Amino acid sequence: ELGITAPKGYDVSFHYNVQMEKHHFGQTHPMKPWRLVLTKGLVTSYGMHHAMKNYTTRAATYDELVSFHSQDYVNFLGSVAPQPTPLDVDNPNPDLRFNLGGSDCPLFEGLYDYCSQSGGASLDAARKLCAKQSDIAVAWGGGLHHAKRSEASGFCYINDIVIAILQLLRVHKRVLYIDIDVHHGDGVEEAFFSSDRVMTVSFHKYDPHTFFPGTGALEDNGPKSEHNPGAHHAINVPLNDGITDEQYQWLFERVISQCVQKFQPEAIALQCGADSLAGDRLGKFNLLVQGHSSCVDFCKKLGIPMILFGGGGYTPRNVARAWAYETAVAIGQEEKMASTVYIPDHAPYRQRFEYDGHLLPSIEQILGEPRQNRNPQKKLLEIVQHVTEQLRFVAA
Ligand code: V1P
Ligand code: CA
Ligand code: ZN
Repeated sequence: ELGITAPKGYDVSFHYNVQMEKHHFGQTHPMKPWRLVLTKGLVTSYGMHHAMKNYTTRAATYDELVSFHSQDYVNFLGSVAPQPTPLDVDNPNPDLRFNLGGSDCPLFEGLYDYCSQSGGASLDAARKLCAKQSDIAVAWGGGLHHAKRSEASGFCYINDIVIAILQLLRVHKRVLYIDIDVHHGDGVEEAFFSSDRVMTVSFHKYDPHTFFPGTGALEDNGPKSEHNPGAHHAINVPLNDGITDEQYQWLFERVISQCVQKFQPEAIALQCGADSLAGDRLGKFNLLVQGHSSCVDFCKKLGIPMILFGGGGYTPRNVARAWAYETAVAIGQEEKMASTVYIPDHAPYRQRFEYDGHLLPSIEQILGEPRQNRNPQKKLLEIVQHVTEQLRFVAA
């Protein structure tokens, strides 16, 4: 432990339930809930739990799930989930209603518990903000941004973020949703498409033909009708492979500072999907923990109450490193973590490997081949200009 004792400055709460860790999507599925075990392990081994309020979260209730989802869908989810066999060889698609049971959203044992645990953690985090008992509430088990009202999508069954934002809206006039997962936050965008009380901003790899989910073009900014209050309240930052820390930070700060200035949010919901890191099994960016976490740091310094959600992230050791570091940013103790895990190149178990006399993994082994950067600065400038123009129509 690092001798971390009292939080300084910000009241931070950590919302977690070990029930989520134990679930399995299946051997070959990229989503590994046990990445939460690694994250929690790093957080506690650094002693960060002493600087936060720690809550064991409960499962969201049926009524809480249907605050966003349709009853038909939640009923169906409850009825199919307990089946013990995810895929029957003779019947690989047992029931594709609501997009359930395919390879992206398989049916596995305990699925309903997994979904309601994720929803419960995010909802508890939101309630803590509403009660003004936390400045930053952390819910790494949440962030499942693709789920629709009556449809599972992209490894997401229940949209815990939408449920949490609906809770925030009971107390906060305006909520800014920011999504740094490598995928487009389509489910959250769609849920608040017609609202001027939620602005959604997603940074993502965009390729309508080859990259999931294929939505989130720069020009998609909400309803086209000016009479719809949600017009101009969806911001999309489409990117190409290989974006670097420097470029991402540059863009993030320019886009988010303008959104905050114009929209004047009373709360921020930040989805911290870690599949935007270099070396991710599904992602295509070149971000290091430094670049990814600088988004958390930037938002923290705005001094607006905030929830940190998890999300994607398919190279588990990198996910744990990022979310543990971002927990340290929330409690303002990142220097302590930097001096041990990070230096010289934020290798995960470097110190321990050295100590035990094992071979050190090289940074190339950790991050994989760096991807060629296909983001010319000119394109990034165009994005900032487009966002500035959109925000002319937004009033707090
Ligand atoms: O590309 C697709 C669908 C399947 N095709 C019909 C198109 N699905 C993606 C889904 C990615 C979901 C990301 C979720 C999140 O944003 C939030 C938690 O991170 C997909 C991919 C891929 N490379 O994009 N599914 C799978 N890979 C997959 C691979 C192996 C087994 C099951 C699914
Ligand atoms: Ca995103
Ligand atoms: Zn993702």
